[in-house]
Amino acid sequence: MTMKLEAITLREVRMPLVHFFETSFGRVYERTVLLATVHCDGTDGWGECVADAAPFYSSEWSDSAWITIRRYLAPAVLGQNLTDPREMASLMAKVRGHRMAKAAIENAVWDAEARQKQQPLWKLLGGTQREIPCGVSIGIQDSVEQLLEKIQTELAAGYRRIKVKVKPGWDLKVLERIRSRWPDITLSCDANSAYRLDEIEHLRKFDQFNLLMIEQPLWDDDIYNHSRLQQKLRTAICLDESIRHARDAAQAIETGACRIINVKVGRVGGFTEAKKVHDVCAAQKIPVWCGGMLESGVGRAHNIALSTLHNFQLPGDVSASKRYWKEDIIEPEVEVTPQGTIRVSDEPGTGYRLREDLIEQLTLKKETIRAGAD
Ligand code: OSB
Ligand code: MG
Repeated sequence: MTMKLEAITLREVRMPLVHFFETSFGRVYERTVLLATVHCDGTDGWGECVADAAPFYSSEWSDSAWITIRRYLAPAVLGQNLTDPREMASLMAKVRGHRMAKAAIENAVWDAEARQKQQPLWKLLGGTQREIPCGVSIGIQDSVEQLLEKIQTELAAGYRRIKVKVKPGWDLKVLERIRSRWPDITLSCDANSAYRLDEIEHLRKFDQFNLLMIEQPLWDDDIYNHSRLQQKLRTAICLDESIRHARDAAQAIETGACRIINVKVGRVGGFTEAKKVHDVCAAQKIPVWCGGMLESGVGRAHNIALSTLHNFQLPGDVSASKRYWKEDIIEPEVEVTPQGTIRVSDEPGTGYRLREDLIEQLTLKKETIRAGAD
């Protein structure tokens, strides 16, 4: 295969969430989604930049991704003849960081390749699992009662793992209430870096709740202190924010900083690096699962394809479109079976079509960047 990357179209799309989402760093009511379309020899491919509107989860944000793509990433890749989407990462390597911006472009090229070859994206990525187990991530609510009600709804829908967001002041009491109502469900929590190492005694109290894992308790940019914490906890630590690439994964495993890793394709810079993280973990027998960033259907479809790789052994934060959107921008929407799984399509590409008319309606800003132009 060879594909010439002729142009990239960027779109900023705004999508209201059906329910607000609150983490230790704040509450959001809507999602600003940056979509990238790559135009390659008559075939389009779509990617989503998972950065949020503000630089709170990570230092990247929608506007930084837009300008980074326009000024640096697009000029590095436009006009290039690609034989494999894996070449994208090296073309963009001179730009440091900005992994979510890079992932949007690289993943769009994978998407284009799958369409051009008329093959399912999951097969192209090397996936093997045809049905993927799903969990949900439930944000901080106004009251514990509201949270319990939400958990009840998700369990009834069949989801196989409940993850709740925690922060100081919304943690032990909340977990206690959940466990007293559901002693046996698969339960985990995610702190998004809300704790400090001197809170070890407090964090040890999480051990009584038989959690599948505690996700990212400490600083986003710190692996070493997680290894110190993991030594003192029975509960498995799962790293999210701290894992930027396969080397981080290798270091975290070697230092005992975690026993589980959350793979987010945007956080690590695209499918190629996500596969490497997956492979490093598989070789060390560390299970991974696919994280979520409140994606629109474009990113959601890509998360599904990634989740088919064999070491995605735990339920991911990949759930039905309707939990997020009144109307998703793909069709069919992502649906979850009563058994809490997503069945992966055998159709070429992602198996989901874009609702381009709806996307156009939701678009606030649009720009096409072509080879040779500035
Ligand atoms: O830490 O996993 C996280 C959402 C936004 C930013 C960070 C995170 C999350 C989630 C939601 O937990 C996962 C989802 O439902 O997409
Ligand atoms: Mg997380």
